[in-house]
Amino acid sequence: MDAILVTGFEPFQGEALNPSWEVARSLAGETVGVHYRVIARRLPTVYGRAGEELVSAIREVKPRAVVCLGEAGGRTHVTPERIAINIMDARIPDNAGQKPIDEPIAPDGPAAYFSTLPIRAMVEAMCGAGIPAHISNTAGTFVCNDTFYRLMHFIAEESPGIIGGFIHVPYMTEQALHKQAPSLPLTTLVAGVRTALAVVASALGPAGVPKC
Ligand code: PCA
Repeated sequence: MDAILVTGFEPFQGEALNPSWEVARSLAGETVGVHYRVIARRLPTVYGRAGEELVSAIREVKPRAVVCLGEAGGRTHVTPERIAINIMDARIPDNAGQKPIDEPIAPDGPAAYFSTLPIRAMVEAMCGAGIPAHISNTAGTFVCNDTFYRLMHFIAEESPGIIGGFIHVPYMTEQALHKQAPSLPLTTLVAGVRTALAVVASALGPAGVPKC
């Protein structure tokens, strides 16, 4: 069975959990839309290294689609990202203590890449299933944007047959009990991403058959 690679990040900024990984590991092994199996991987919250580990996972798993997940504390909705930009600009250090300011990710790369996931249809399906979702027009300038850009750069340069993109999720309620911040229950985040993956699977068509 062909694979959809779904990644989440390790916790950062003193958190014990990262909802993106909790969602990815909840979905690991599930079958999406008859033809695709979810393979989940956890990435370090470290500039550059997350992208490198992601590329190794893509080479190993050979997925038809890659959906990276990340935490966006303070957001209220599940938010497929539209665009990755060629900049690293950190407000806080990453998990390796790096704090790049105004540095390009790929000095010779394009300014930005659009997601190649069907983000509008993903949002419509999630909203139709009662899950708060909207398109986001910025993935920020921290490790999530960095990883999203490196994913799209790799796809553009070396693996044009796969589609990829990024979804930010809010805090999960289990994590936000003692925060003054919006959150959604983990079960809702999982249901939202599962719904989005079904749309990705239907955009891909049957396994092994390129959609025309
Ligand atoms: N969120 C961070 C990095 C890791 C994560 O889950 C971000 O939005 O950049």
